[in-house]
Amino acid sequence: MERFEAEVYGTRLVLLRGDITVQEVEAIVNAANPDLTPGGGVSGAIHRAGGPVVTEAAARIRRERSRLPTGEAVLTPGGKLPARYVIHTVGPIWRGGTAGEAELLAKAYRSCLSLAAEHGIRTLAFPSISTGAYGYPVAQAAEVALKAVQDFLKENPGKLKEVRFVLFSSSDFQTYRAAWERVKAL
Ligand code: AR6
Repeated sequence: MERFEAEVYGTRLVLLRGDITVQEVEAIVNAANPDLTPGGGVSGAIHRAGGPVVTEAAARIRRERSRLPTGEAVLTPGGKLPARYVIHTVGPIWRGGTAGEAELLAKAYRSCLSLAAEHGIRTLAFPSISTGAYGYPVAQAAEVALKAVQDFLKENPGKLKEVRFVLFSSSDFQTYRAAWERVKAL
């Protein structure tokens, strides 16, 4: 079965293969672009499933402030999604690994977790940020992602009930599963 669970500092960590747009959690995370336009990939899917409420709220934020810097996060309603909120973050574009990509990717995960906690959100689902159009190698991204979550949960025990990673392919699920074995031993 393509689902895995672990208990991490009082929070349930779940890895599963699936579609993030159908997850019944309080908030799902979008791998957005700095203009917060729908785009393709998981972002296109989230805007389509959430409908105009999501796209218009994102456009309003874009008009009211400048482009969203890499690593930062903002919150919109979830529109027609089962999730009440969407947290939009921008991951780094992979440039070979020496342009601060790992730190920026960790920052994107941290920003989402902090924003969720600030809004009293207790269940949160992430996609694999940056590993599609932005080209971040999945095994490396998985380790950064899981380490960022582990660090946050260690510093904020009990703040969140569940953090879920929703991986779109079987191979990505296996990669995250293997990465967790390395990260939990750190
Ligand atoms: N559920 C879960 N994961 C999905 C879904 C889905 N429904 N659809 C795709 N994925 P990407 P990025 C996976 O490219 O690399 C957009 O155009 C996908 O298989 O969506 O951060 C934005 O506008 C991959 O594993 O995000 C930006 O311009 C992962 O989601 C740019 O792409 C991320 O792939 C962001 O690129």
